[in-house]
Amino acid sequence: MTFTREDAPWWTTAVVYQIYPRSFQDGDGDGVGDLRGVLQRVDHLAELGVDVVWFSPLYRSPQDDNGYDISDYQDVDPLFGTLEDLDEVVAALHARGIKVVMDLVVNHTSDEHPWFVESRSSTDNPKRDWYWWRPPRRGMTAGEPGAEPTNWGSFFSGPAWELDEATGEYYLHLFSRKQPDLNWENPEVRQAVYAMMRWWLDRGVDGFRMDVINLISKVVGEDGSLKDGPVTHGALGDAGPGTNNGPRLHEFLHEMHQEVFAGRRESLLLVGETPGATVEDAVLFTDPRREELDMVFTFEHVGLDHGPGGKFDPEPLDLRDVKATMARWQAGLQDVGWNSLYWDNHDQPRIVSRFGDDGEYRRESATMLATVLHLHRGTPYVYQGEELGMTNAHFTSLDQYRDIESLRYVEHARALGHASEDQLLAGLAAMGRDNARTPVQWDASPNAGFTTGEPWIGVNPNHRTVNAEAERADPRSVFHHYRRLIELRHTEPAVALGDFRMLLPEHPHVYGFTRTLDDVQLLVLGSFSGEEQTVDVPDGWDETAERVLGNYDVAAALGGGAVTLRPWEALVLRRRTSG
Ligand code: TEU
Repeated sequence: MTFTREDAPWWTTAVVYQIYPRSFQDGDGDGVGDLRGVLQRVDHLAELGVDVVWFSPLYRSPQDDNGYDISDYQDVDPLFGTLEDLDEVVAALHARGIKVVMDLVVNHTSDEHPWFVESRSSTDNPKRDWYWWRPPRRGMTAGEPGAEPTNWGSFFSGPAWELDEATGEYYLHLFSRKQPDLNWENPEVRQAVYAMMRWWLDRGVDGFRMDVINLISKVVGEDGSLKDGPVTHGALGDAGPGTNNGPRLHEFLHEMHQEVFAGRRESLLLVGETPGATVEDAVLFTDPRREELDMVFTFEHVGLDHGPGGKFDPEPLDLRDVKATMARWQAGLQDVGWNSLYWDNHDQPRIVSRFGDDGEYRRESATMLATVLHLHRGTPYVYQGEELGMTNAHFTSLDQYRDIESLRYVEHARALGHASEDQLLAGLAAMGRDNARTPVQWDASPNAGFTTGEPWIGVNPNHRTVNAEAERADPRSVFHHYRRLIELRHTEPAVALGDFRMLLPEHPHVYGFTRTLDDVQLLVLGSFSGEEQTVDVPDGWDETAERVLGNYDVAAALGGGAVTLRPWEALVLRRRTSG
């Protein structure tokens, strides 16, 4: 069943680039990135060599969660431009051989979407059942603390239910109160979503990145009831068991496939965002015979440094855990299905600051991390600025933050009095989503070439040295390293399709694996350390191996069955196993 050179889909050799429009490039001087701005930078993407661009939401939105709260799925928010601007951007990307994937946010809408406005207007409105409306808990009065229909906490702190005074009922919002959850049990909802998706495909886009798609099916009792979740810490319960990977999820995805993608599947890219999914779930989502998705985003590797108090209570990373997780996903999807590969996106801190060294060894660690990731089997995703080695924001005061998740978290943590102000700030500085949302650093000028106005969020002061112009001028830069990695995936079939075998699983500082396709074998080594590390190499690898890629001018030499790697060194070698 595993893909072969003959039948492998196009996206097995593709690299995807994520644009978070509000921080990419401002074209009109209002301090917010937009589509005219993207047009100024399409050649950067072409030079990098990416095959696909995924746009975080551009749709009309009150911007409560930076566009993940959509009030019109079939229009562009004026902040970003117009539908005609988008057509122009799509045409400019297509002209450079780059496909375009839209974010699809259909677990929830904005509370300002006309569907929700109607739904909330009365209990007998025809769209009432398009969302999750429930009366207060039995025996309790609406508005009383604890009267919410279930004890579920939202992803953004506080209860996942909001009381609507007009009808005295609560609606479910797994994210902010301005992001009510759609009721996928209702076939009219599903048909409305499918029609909207067909409209976008007919307009010329090439696929979808499906936001929290594994939350669309909720666990509903025969009587329509939803159940409390286990209470782990605090007073609220975990919504996961009642909302994550629900009983009808695969049915809905297959139905979507038939209603929207049938007959045009081959040219599209369908990737699901699936927090909490296991590798067994991923096999089901991505087995081509099941006709659901092409690949999903795992969250396991980006949860390994979360501490007992959650993501804002981080713990030091143990590299062995990363290797164990990645090896499990590689093995689980070796014969059936496919992996997505990512370190960064708009929800995660910058990888060079998180797993690397964003000081002395910024270039070395950023290029090493990229090498290790891109040489896995799967489709790599590059988040804007990652190819420049951009770092965390290193904000030091609360007024620098913009993200609703961070701001709500601080509000709730203060109310509970669990953490000191210093602890709160340290948590945000390490893990806050704004780390990845500062403007892309194009040059050394005052606003990094991002805007002529006042940027909506602070530009990282290190743009004076870390920027695209400087990166482009330096052949050893992070940018040129990403360019070479992308080219390698396009030209060396073993990168896309080779079998994966993890080496050195117990080594605390060195990541190593081989990729094998027919008689070609690649050896990939990456040091997660600022000290020299000497490790054994497998039989058959010696100084005759061809050096494919590295991040030092002269690569570490193999000899006597071992190799000594310098700080954050990365190495890719190739040999023939026969003849
Ligand atoms: O993210 C869903 C998700 O599970 C997260 O990673 C979440 O944003 C948060 O970081 C949990 O701590 C998606 C989008 O990528 C995110 O930007 C949106 O805020 C969210 O869905 C709601 O649409």
